Amino acid sequence: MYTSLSSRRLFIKQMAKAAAITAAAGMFPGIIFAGEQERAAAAQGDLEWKKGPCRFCGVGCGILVGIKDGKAVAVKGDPRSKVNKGLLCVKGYHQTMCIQSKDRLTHALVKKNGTYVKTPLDEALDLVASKMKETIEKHGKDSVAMYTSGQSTIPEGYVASKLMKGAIGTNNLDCNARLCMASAVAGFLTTFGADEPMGCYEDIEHADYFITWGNNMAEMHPVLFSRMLEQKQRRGAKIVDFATRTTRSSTASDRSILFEPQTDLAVANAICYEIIENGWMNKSFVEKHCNFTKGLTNIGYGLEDKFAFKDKATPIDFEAYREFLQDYTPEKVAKYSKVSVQDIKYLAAIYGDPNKKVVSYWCMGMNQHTRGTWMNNLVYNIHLLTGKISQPGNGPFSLTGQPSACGTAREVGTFTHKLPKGVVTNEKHRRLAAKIWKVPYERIPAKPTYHTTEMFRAVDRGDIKFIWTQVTNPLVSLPKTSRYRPALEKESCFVVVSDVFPTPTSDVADVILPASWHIEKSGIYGNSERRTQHWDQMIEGPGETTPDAWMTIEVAKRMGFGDLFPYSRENHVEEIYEEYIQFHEGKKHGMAPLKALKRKSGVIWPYVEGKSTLWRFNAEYDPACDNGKAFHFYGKPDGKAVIWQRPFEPAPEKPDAEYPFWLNTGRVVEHWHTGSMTRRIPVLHQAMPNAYIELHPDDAMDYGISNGDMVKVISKRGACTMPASINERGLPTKGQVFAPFFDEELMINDVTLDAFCPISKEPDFKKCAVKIEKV
Ligand SMILES: Nc1nc2c(c(=O)[nH]1)N[C@H]1C(S)=C(S)[C@@H](COP(=O)(O)OP(=O)(O)OC[C@H]3O[C@@H](n4cnc5c(=O)[nH]c(N)nc54)[C@H](O)[C@@H]3O)O[C@H]1N2
Ligand SMILES: Nc1nc2c(c(=O)[nH]1)N[C@H]1C(S)=C(S)[C@@H](COP(=O)(O)OP(=O)(O)OC[C@H]3O[C@@H](n4cnc5c(=O)[nH]c(N)nc54)[C@H](O)[C@@H]3O)O[C@H]1N2
Ligand code: SF4
Ligand SMILES: [Mo]
Repeated sequence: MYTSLSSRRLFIKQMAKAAAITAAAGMFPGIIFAGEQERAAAAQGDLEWKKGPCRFCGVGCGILVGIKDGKAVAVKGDPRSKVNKGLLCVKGYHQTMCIQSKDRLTHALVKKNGTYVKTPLDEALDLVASKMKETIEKHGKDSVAMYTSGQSTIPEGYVASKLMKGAIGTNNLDCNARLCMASAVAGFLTTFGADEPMGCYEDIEHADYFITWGNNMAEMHPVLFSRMLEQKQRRGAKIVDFATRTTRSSTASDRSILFEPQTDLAVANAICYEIIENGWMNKSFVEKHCNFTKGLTNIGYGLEDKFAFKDKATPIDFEAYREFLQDYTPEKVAKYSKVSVQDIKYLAAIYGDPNKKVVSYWCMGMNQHTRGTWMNNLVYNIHLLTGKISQPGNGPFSLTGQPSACGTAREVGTFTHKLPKGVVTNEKHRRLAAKIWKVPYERIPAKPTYHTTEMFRAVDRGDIKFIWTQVTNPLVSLPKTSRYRPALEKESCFVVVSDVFPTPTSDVADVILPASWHIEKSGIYGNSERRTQHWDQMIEGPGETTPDAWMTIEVAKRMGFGDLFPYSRENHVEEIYEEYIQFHEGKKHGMAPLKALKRKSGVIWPYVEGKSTLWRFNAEYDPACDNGKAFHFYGKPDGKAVIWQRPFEPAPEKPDAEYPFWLNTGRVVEHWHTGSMTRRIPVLHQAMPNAYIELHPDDAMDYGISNGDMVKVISKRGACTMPASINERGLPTKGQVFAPFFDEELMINDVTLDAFCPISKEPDFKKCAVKIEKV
């Protein structure tokens, strides 16, 4: 078993050598037709094909897994799936190829005198439960925490929430979606009072323009991007890429417009200025369906521990809003955004043209932003001012990253402030949860405790003394791991890590629990377009691997909460789901019964009287609209959406004389996040074996750096030395460097900053200041 960093490194290097050379790197945008693998598999004889959603991204493609002799031997796209219609990307296609990896965690490991000892699972779960109980008894409920994932299934998230909030009575539950979707959630709630996109993927077939606001769909949402490319070819639909770095998405677009990091705030306001001053505003829509509001300004960056902030909404009138926008004329904004006046006007004219249907897409560029909630509000402003919303082909569409960030993190609500319906601060919501969970209402605390960054700060301070992570690898993915790695290594905190492979996070664990992989358990995910997808267990996992939900239930029982977790091992997924959907009954969020999920390749909520609701808030499609008007934003008490006055404010750290570069971080098509899974898939690892630092050719020349030279990237927090990449995958603007974070050996998160949006508490992984040295 490979459980130390050095043996893991060796293993990964050996894999690179052994890997077959494939075309993965050259496949743009990463799409493969199913035929190839199917033919290869067919040569092996008859396969049994079982349906499910893809393990990886929030697009939520339908897959069919070919099973032979109890093993998964092939994957193809499900032609019945409305999401991907038979297509998959490189990760989807190769997804089962890591599960038999030699270093798979097959048994529980307990650290004894500094070494990991293989331990029967029952015994390891006894230890976890007794440690958790003992810590609560000694130090109080808020000294224990769980940190979970947007890759947890709906039942997994649900039992974690029930254990922490309902059984123990602490709000110390947060998840990695805080690093990802929190600003999107806060944006939806502040503007519409209801989370998740109003539209769906079918918008792609209707839109004339796709405007991407700092995301790289060709690599991160490849199958959706291929659907856009198809519309470009068929109907001449246009893609405009508005971003801080030239990516594969930019080169495949009709127009690429680059901006200075953080100034998207100003450009969005300039677009609104143009819409109003040119008379392109949809006056009747705005009058009927919108309010104008302003929030607080100079709201800070969360850099200090225990940072607290509460926004205050003040109603304003249209004239005040118009007056505010005078600071954002294209001429003024062009000066600091580095977007030309002409390009700002071009963007505004697309949105302003009543005869053009426009969908805006975004993901981490707008969410991982110290003004991420504001940025989400601002793009909604554009769609509200023009009335281009909640109609086929017209709408703002916040893309999710993880396969169940929507289904689990957001809908089940595995955040400190959330409950499966609503928030802990609302008495009605607490009462409903207490009723369904059958616990005393007083047990659910009314105040949120720690969001992710603050949770790991609390570990560092010694306030949290027990933490259990599931389906996430925080010691690679947190910002400023240079602080949080030593924090988790401290003796003061007992660390439990549930994973399928050893990772840098499991390296610091006291107990490592062996989880079942995706298709070794049954599960339910919810994708970006509100689609809920179920799958049945397809194969047996090795050794004592066990579904995460079941391990949580076993610990709950051992802590004395057995009566609250009356589920059976065999059917716990179904039983939990049936209990969970009681939270969402009604026309606004009704979830499909299991029967429907089993029959179909996914169903979109609100699922009302046997039908998916494709466009919410539009009376033509959404049965929950009941104000007698064409649109009804029923998430808000008065049924109106909010147009927010949100200014430009600078990033907390900007390039200066000592640290002259912006550091931007992100992903590549071949790898999933921290690489723990995709680096164990030979073809993907071979195609992209290590991380790198991307430079603009002029900056490289100034520093005498050539492709492949080792470059040390240094911030005030830490450093990372990695090979230079010039004119390869992407092209940063002059004065900016970029690194992907999939490589645990080249830890760019030792360099990043843990500043966050004060409203959503989502960190900004896209901006901090660094210097570089050739080594
Ligand atoms: N292959 C692959 N696909 C994935 C994933 C993966 O790990 N691998 N992960 C999934 C997940 S969880 C996520 S969250 C998504 C992420 O999907 P994306 O958001 O598309 O990807 P990133 O690489 O994180 O972010 C890249 C973008 O950040 C933008 N950016 C940088 N600074 C700014 C700024 O100040 N403002 C704005 N507006 N934009 C800026 C850049 O222009 C760049 O295009 O991908 C999902 N899909
Ligand atoms: N620098 C930088 N850092 C970032 C970002 C960035 O853009 N830049 N993006 C952030 C974003 S958007 C995200 S979503 C996060 C993602 O960050 P993480 O969630 O930490 O990354 P993953 O690699 O997805 O971690 C999932 C872990 O779960 C394990 N696993 C897989 N299946 C199972 C299972 O069924 N059960 C269990 N128990 N474990 C399983 C995998 O082996 C892996 O170790 O990273 C964030 N960090
Ligand atoms: S686009 Fe996303 S969901 Fe579809 S196959 Fe690729 S990783 Fe899986
Ligand atoms: Mo994410």
